[in-house]
Amino acid sequence: PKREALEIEADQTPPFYLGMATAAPQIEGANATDGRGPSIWDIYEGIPGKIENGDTSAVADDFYHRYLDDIGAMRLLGVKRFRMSIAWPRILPNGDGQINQKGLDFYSRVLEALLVAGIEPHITLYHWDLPQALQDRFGGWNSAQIVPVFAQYASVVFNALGNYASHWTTFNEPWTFCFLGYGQGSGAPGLNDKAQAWNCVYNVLQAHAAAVKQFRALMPGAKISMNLNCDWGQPLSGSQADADAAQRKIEFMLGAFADPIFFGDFPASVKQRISYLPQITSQMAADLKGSIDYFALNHYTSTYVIGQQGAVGLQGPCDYIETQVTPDSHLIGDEADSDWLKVTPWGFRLMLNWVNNRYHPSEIVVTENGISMKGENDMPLAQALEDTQQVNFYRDYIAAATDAVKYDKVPMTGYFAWSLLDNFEWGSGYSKRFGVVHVDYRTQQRFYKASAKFLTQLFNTTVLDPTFTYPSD
Ligand code: GBH
Repeated sequence: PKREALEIEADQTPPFYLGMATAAPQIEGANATDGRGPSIWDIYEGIPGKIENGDTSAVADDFYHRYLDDIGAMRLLGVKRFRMSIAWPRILPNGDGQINQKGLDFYSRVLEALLVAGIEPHITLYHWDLPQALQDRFGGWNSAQIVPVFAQYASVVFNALGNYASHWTTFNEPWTFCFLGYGQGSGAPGLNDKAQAWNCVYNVLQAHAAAVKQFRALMPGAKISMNLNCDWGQPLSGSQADADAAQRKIEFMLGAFADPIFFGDFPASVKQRISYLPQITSQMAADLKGSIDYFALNHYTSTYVIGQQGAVGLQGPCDYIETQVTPDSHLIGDEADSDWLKVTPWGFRLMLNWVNNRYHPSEIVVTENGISMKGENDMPLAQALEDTQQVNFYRDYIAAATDAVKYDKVPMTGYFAWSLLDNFEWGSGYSKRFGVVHVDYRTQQRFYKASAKFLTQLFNTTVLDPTFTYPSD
């Protein structure tokens, strides 16, 4: 049955806004240009076998040199907001100490150009590119020494660039860089130590609180948050054990960060199971509570969860396991090109409701959502540009979110698609293409995919037709 088109009301208060998300290390390239220092990813990329095809981020989309063209293209695409990150090693090549003015100048130019194009920037301070010097000096996020150093970096950026944006975040997906980078070794700095990963969580929380203190003093009126990622956890069966396990999975992944920020402590489920969990002091709790102005959620997919005594996961002992396939071989959703991503728009609506019911945030902004289309990287260009799966992904996910707003009264006030351009997809190198704009990495030419045109229609009208089919007839 046809549903009526759902409107995202442009005049709701606070306004609903739509945009595109990116991150410095995935698009900029120019890793040794104008005084940028090495990041932990630059070094990690050099370890044989870590990145698919031996790809590196050295050139990426060459956004460092092509930002004017890309901002011009966004203007034509009707993009209203642009989420970007600042590369710490451009600003402070050694992590602290000497400021590199050329790095600040680059971001001033980018931000000026965005404002001239009528696009409002949302700025993330840290999207995983720690200056290598800090990893070498004291072990990076494993050490409490990172806290004042991050606060210093934050204040340099707030002082120099604070006037350009009213929406900020301190960290992108600390779950990912702590547990994959320090706990599992599938991201920089490539360490395999669960205790270090939980130290990372703890130090990130403290660094966030320290940066927010500066932010509040320097930029009253602007808003700050932390981008937290979570997959929806669906109990595999109707059993109480699986229901509890699914709840626990979300508490481990999202609650590990959001609970301290909203309630001043780690979830009980985590405290009971992780023996090496650092303790949140009452001072730290006081600093954390109220330290975000809106909830910034990155969401892509869902997983089934099964309760299992003694199970150890990415985060340590957790008594649950995750799978995206049922015992009788049904996938939780259609496959994408990235093996962790299955298309589950229903999980998005449930995830938004979970966040709303647990934390009652004043606003939820979805700061990343997107897909790499199955098989896209192996397709001839003309076929890759007809990215029907990506169009359908955006249609169905945005419809699910719109339902959450309209019927469940979830206060979602913004949505960013990941991503503007195909880009350096971390361990997958350039083999996974999340962009709505295709990038030819030999020539740096850009080509619009059907999904770019689909989102343009949405950006310009703020009306989503949930029955839209592509190719249209
Ligand atoms: C985001 O991570 C990132 O913020 C962004 O930079 C990235 O490009 C984008 O999504 C697309 O991936 O391989 O089984 O260990 C999304 C969350 C968490 C998804 C880690 C991939 C790895 C799963 N990511 N996960 S696995």
